[in-house]
Amino acid sequence: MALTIQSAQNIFSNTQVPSQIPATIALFDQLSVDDQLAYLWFAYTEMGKTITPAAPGAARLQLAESLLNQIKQMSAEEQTRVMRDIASRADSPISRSYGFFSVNTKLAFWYELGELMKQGVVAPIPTGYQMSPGVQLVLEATKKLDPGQQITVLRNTVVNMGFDTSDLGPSSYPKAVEEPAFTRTAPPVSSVKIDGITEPAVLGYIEAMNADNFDQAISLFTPDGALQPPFQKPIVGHEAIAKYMREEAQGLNMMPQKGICENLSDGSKQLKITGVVQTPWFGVTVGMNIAWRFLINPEGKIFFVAIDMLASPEELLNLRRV
Ligand code: EQ3
Repeated sequence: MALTIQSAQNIFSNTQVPSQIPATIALFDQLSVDDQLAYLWFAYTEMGKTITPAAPGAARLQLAESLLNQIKQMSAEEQTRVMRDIASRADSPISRSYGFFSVNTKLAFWYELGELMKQGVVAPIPTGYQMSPGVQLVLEATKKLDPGQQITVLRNTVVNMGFDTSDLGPSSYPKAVEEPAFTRTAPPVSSVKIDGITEPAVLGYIEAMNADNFDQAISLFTPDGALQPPFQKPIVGHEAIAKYMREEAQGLNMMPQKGICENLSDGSKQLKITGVVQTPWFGVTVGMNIAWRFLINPEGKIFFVAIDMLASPEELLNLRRV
């Protein structure tokens, strides 16, 4: 039977126990725009007491520079309006430019705005702002998450902001820019060992990803293979996966711990591996508990890999299949 992405998505389906991350984002989505901005400010400053992101490099900030300079020159009211426009995905010139930014440039843009807000150069949350019960509710929900889940909520809310540029024709795309590299926070692990796993494609995948060698990682996929990031649809084909990896997978430290491998009747194999991933934004201070679910074809190539955020650390040990 031919492998299909739809059936591959269902391997080890018990991995996807309801996560508090989409639930928290759903609460956030119900807030008014001003409350959303205030929530992000309080969540970010609260989180900053224990963990702070690394400052984005100069090359990354350069990509957001023109927008940041425009904002610095504005009055406090205009600055607040721009932030509202971006958060509400309005169709304004700045919100459009933001919409074209890559994930990491969006994060760098807000990182810098946060710094400028602290310095008083950009309008802060108005003094006397009264936190609404809605904001309090989302903050309470956020406090219950582990740090890896908290930074995922922050990241995903920021990524969803800005005008949705996906429907605009290619003629409106800005010139493609090269994605600046992240400095690695730890030396890449060269020889990968995963308890219970000897599958060369999986070990090779982790090794290549830990060295930012995306061409090598992609060569392990079938041409119609797919990668499904957490809470997203599968990204299909070498070109699309390569673009995604260059934009979002640089500098990650992947530390798989253990896994299981099952042979299927058609000669393919399904594997589930659990472990920890660190993002260059927070380095070794935050670990995200994740699972990789691989479907390997009879020729030893990756047909599908899904990356799931685990709902709790206990899920690291849950390697059973239902
Ligand atoms: C200024 C302030 C505070 C207030 C204002 O009102 C509004 C905003 C938005 C503000 C600023 C907020 C800021 C600066 C937030 C910054 C958040 C950051 C830097 C979050 C970073 C999070 C990074 C994460 C969660 C990375 C996760 C990566 C994973 C799970 C990677 C998984 C992968 C694996 C393992 C693979 O095998 C394949 C690739 C893939 C990438 C999927």
